[in-house]
Amino acid sequence: MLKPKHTPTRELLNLDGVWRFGIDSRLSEQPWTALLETPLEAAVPASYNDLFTDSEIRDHVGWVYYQREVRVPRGWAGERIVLRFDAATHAARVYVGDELVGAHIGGYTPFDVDITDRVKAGGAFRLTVGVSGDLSNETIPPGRIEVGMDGRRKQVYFHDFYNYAGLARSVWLYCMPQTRIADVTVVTDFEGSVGTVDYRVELDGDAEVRVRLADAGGVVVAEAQGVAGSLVVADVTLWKPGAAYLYELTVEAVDGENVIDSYPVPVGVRTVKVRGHEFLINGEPFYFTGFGKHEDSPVRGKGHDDAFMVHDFQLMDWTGANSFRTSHYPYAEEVLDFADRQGIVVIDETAAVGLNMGVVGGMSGVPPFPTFSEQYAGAATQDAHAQHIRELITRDKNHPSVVMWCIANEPASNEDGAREYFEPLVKLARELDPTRPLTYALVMFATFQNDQIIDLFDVVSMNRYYGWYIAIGDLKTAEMYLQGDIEGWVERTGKPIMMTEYGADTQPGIHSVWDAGWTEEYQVNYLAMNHRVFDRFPQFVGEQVWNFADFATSNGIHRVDGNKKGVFTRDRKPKSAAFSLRDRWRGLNGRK
Ligand code: BDP
Repeated sequence: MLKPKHTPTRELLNLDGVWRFGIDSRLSEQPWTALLETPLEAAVPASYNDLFTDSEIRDHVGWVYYQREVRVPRGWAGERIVLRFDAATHAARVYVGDELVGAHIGGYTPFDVDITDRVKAGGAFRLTVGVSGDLSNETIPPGRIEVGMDGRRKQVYFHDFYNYAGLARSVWLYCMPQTRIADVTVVTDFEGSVGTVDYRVELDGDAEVRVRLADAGGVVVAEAQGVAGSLVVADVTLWKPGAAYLYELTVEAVDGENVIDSYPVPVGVRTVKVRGHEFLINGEPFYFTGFGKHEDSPVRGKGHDDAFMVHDFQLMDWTGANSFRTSHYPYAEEVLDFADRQGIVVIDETAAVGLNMGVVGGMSGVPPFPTFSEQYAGAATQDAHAQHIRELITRDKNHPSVVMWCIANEPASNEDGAREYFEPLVKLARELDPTRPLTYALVMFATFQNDQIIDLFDVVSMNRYYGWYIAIGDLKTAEMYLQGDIEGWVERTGKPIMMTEYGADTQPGIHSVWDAGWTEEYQVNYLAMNHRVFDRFPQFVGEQVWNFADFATSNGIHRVDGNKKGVFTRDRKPKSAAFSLRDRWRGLNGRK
């Protein structure tokens, strides 16, 4: 499923804007059969939750409806006409006029609905989209709907960020030729100064295929014919962290000299490998510096915003970050395109967060019932997870910035059933992409003694909070715990190890001369303690602080207006820790 693009053979109409909006409990039975009877309008793209002042909308359980009129450009006669939703969180039903034309489950991956037979070039239609933010034990991420004493339904979930819902990414109408390029896969390599770009094209319909690779200046450096092949690039310029370089592969479906379809794919020539305890990019050891992030901003919730994206990347660069993890779900494709161009390295994570009943047991980590059971993460959850992995890898496989897949955040990898649950998913991910290492982010309760799945993966990614959830205010004890923990993983695995989460909640403006939680100084000292320990291990390949910025969560006694572990505030102002990280990371990256 290729991202919609304007090409010589494809056209694109952006449907973002302000749409009519209503929640099911206030609309008629079948709201898509007429104009929505609602005074409300919602911005697209944006999560709908924080747009309104009404808590019934904010915490709505069930379907909401978005509606607008769409006019099909009159030049599109004879073309294949498709609606594209970059994301609908977490499930969608799409109606053209009175008719259901498509549906999708999964809140962070795109889907297309072919409406060629239902619309006419030059004509208009009423587009209604039902979106549900509900989570159950059959969705990724999972959740549970509970009914309160007053009969109200309430969404409960086991991940630490607000369950934003709605049309948080762009909506498009686009047209493509009837015979078209359906998919393109590129895999790159190099030997000395010679690069190779292996390509494979899937066609829908019959045509010949030809491809040409141009350098950043537009000069064609290699050409080939056929649905698959290998292009050789002499004097290759590699894509490197901090020094992005993109070629462009133009794929054409042709009939003789007639170009039927044309689609461009940016290509960064680079390799990724794990060797012993090293993480290699282009054969050179790479050390990740950066953050676990969220798609989160005031008012928009998880709505994609180019301005926030550009600014976040600037701030990452300012701190000396060379990477981030798309915690805890796939981000908008625009973000990965931008990372490709900016030379920022990405660990691409699925939305499988909260597969852990241990967190319900609090710090004891004792689950009230087994996580991997029909009661919670059973066969249906695993199917949804597999489908999600398929959609993620299909979408993101060609991004040079993506160097590793993280297939779950903090699953109960210490519990029985974890192996049976994860083994087929790992197999699937490796079939879909044999080129990138795999990881999962390890929860505190999953120790080097009790974890049951690490041997299936390539990199040990630890989420650890010594000095926060354990031994707060006592960094000496925290340091000993952390040291022992990492030593255990080194001995058990011999694999590269990185910290994918470490952080301390910090309220800007609170200060202390002592190690007092929530102060800006404590965040600085907490990070410094962690870094002291990391630096003792040659097996350590990176550090990603939790979190880049403060973010919204559900209500909880351990959250004050959201999670405050940001190095930046939610409106992207630096806390003291931002300056100390800048000192360290710019030093590590030789940019002092
Ligand atoms: C980790 C989770 C992350 C949380 C973080 C925290 O992976 O989503 O926000 O803890 O508690 O367990 O701040």
